[in-house]
Amino acid sequence: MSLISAKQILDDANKKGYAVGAFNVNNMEFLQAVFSAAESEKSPIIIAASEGAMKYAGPKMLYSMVKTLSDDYPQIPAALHLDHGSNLAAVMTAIKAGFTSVMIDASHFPYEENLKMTKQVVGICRPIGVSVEAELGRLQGVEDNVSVAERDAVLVRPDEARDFVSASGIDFLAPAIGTSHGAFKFKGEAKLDMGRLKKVKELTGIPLVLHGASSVPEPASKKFEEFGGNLKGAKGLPFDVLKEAIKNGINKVNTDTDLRISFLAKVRESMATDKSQIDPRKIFGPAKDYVIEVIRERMKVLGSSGRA
Ligand code: PGH
Ligand code: CA
Ligand code: ZN
Repeated sequence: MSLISAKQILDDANKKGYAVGAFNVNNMEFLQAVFSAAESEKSPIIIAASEGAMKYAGPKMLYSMVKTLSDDYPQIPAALHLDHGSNLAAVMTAIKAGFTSVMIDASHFPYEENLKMTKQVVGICRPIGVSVEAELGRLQGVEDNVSVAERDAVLVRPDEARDFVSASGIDFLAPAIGTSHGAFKFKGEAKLDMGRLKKVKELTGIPLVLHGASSVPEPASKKFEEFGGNLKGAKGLPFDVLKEAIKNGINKVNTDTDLRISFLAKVRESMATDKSQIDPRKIFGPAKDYVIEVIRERMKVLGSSGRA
């Protein structure tokens, strides 16, 4: 199948109440893992590439690999999405390379500035069928001792979300509801502001995105530490909380950290147990297979299995 926009994938998820994984990739092995998992699970996929990924692999290289794989797996609906695009130049670079979806992340600017930049991106993308994601609020751990006023400054405000969506014309929105990027998301109990999420869904009705959604699965992080790594204090989003977020309106689940940890956990294991191995394929191959298992498990939790 040729690449489609993320909107096409997420509209179905929104209608039927499930979520699709947006998996961050930087290289061939991760891409192969995402497509292979999608094939096994019969799941649609969103391939997410950040500005860092474009810098590391090259935007054209990323596009070519994704295009080749989507030709190899014609039955899998797939989109190539720019993750956290910080300005118009990054958006243009992605579009020119062939990306079918972009995020413009101006959420750290004041509301009006965020809206202005987002509208500009929608103006460029809408006519060419590229879908647009924007963000409201900032990703940050929600601490128990944070006051209501401070939480409001960090998390999405539902009334703003309603106005922002209708004024900007975006296709899907990332509302900050208490997650953060990386392996250390929560000091205590993993808690998201579900009430806020529900309200945003009620007021906007469009597909919603959860950033910082990795679960830091225990088998992978245990393996990582067993073979010399240090992930002390790591805590992700438990599957039950993730499922509740999906029930309350999340349709796109951004996942980077889980792939990183599982790949490198297996690399650590292989290198420790086969010390004279000099063939990288013997190290990366099993790591890729391990990432496939982690992605498949996630697709089941998200409810995207069987939707392709
Ligand atoms: C993410 C990924 N990418 O945009 O939001 O978050 O660090 O939880 O994988 P994680
Ligand atoms: Ca942001
Ligand atoms: Zn993110």
